[in-house]
Amino acid sequence: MTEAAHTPRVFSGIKPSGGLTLGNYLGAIKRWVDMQDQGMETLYCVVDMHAITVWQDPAALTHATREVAAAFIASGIDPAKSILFNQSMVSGHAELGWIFNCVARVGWMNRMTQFKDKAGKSAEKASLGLYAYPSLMAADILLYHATHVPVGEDQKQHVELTRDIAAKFNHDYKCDNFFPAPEPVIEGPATRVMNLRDGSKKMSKSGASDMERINMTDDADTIAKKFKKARTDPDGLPDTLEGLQGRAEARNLVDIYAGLSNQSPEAVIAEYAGAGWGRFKPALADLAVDKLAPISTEMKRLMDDPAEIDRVLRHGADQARAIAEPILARTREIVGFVS
Ligand code: AQP
Repeated sequence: MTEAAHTPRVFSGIKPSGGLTLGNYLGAIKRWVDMQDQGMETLYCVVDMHAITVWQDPAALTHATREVAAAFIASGIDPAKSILFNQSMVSGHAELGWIFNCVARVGWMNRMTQFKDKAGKSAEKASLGLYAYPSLMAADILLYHATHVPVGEDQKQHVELTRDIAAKFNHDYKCDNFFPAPEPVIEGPATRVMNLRDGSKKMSKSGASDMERINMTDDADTIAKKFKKARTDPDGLPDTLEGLQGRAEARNLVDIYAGLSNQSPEAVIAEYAGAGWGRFKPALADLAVDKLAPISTEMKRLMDDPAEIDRVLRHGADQARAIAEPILARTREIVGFVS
């Protein structure tokens, strides 16, 4: 049987596994805000079930969940326009995740680079949840028949796996086009913001040193200090983008500037051609403070009223459940579960 065509729908999420970074902001949240006004239904999720794939102190998880929700709202995600909720409030994620565990193949999971990066040498001691993470992520997206998934470059492989899971489910159960093949939306100059001390690693919430990352809640002095100490090379900014080849740290700072100022990296180079780091780094710090300070001030205000954040999340979860329930009911029927 062939199912009906899918209406465009956006889904994306962020783990409340610590304070958010400039990577999360430029690679995800800022772009989610743009997509909110493009005529598609948008669902944005605090993926707390993904967070516990590595140990989270329960009180810290509760705090981080509210803080991530506050960051979404403070950055411009409007709960009147987008469905904003936390994953664990909609139990369909877990249910569909289990079904997909039975569709996805162990060989597929073994190819996931994020598991290798995160589990490192102690893969035997990693949680089973960390290994199965991409299958739950596929459920997050497909539970809503989402067609577009705005993510940073690091998540591309997981969205591709989601397409494989959708295709295998549709094929095995002979239900052509029941689950859509979602598109990863990876756009803009800052889809992979790198670590400030090592340009070969991405900027992460859980990186070992705080100096590696800009946190969305860092104050102006901290941001200036971190950019000042960011690793660069002795050469200043070149005249053309080609002059940044093989200079990962320098390229990263230019891309961050471009992402924050809504310009292309070429335009940034044109403005700062030949400038030394002594001129560029303070300009970058000023720009970052300009963009982040109003957001972190608003986050603090929102965090003063956690009950209101919880109310917004509960309302979003009700809306999300209303979309998920018929899809889940049909999935159970396709699989052959008696209900
Ligand atoms: N450095 C980055 N550059 C661009 N985009 C990024 N994202 C994360 N880091 C960068 C994007 O943010 C979204 C949510 O990511 P997540 O927090 O759910 O997972 P993550 O990618 O594992 O983030 P972290 O910061 O590295 O978390 P930890 O350290 O806890 O594992 C995704 O769209 C991601 O692409």
